[in-house]
Amino acid sequence: MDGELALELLDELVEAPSRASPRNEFAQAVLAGLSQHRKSIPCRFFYDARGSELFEQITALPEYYPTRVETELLRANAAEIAWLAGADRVVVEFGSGSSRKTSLLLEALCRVRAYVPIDIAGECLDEAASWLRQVHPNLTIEPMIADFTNAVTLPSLARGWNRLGFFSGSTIGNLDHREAVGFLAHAGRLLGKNGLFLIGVDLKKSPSILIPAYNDAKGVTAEFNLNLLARINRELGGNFDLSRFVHEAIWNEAAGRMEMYLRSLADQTARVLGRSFAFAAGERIHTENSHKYSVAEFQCLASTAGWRPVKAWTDDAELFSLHLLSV
Ligand code: AVJ
Repeated sequence: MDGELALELLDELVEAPSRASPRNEFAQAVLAGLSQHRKSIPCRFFYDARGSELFEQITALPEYYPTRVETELLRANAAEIAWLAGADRVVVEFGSGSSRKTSLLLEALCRVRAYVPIDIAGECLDEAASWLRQVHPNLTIEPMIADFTNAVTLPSLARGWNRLGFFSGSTIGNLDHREAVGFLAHAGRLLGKNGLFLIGVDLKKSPSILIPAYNDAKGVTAEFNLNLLARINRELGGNFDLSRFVHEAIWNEAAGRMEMYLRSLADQTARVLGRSFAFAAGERIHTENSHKYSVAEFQCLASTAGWRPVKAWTDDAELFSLHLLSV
């Protein structure tokens, strides 16, 4: 981004800090996150066009099992899920996940009344919807642009039918426990009477499997993490030197989660929107938490939010779980 655009954005921030243009939201989060004693940037900002492309590459890596195993679990258990869900459901997807996983579910269910993908990114929604339209030409698709953590009402065509929520990829792991309970309770209200929720959740397992999944040999995850700094340089007139930060992925046993950081290799200063941020050698920016749950732990969390476990499926190696919950 050129200097003029950065200044314009700076004006926007000073004049109307609450205005929520996407770029403005990113700017506010970065400025706030880098001003803290412990620096952090929320992981939802990974997914610009380049970040989404890199995440797609991650899902194909040999070390990154979640996408592969979840897809297998869906394929293997789709018929039973469909039987438990019954016919005539409206399917509500939180965050437009990979269309291929959604397609497996939609194929198996009987007489899907409508498919409502909810996502903040309009482009992702359009892309997912147009692919699904080709594969399921008779399906009613009603995309909703909203923040799925606080979307309030569903489109009118979703009313009057029982609903099935779908939240794949263990994205729920990005929330801490309190936020996850809040989200599950909110989803319960949205899915309503007779509502069901199908959620993919990554299982606790040996760090010898977890760490390579978040620090792959080809360095794709490192590039995905560093893209956050590249994005700041592109969109917020930043001048981060990407060669002086390194990707780090650790297993936090006490918190039960993978954590990702960008570690500064030197004492250095970076400018963002005209402000300077100092980094000591070794200092880190926290960029992601990815919580892992045993089947029992997740069922306990879901119960706290008012859900009842119907059934949980895992693969033979116990890498990943699929939970079906009822309100
Ligand atoms: C898509 C958020 C579930 O936490 O495993 C992949 C993102 N981060 N590699 C995850 C991610 C590093 C992923 N989620």
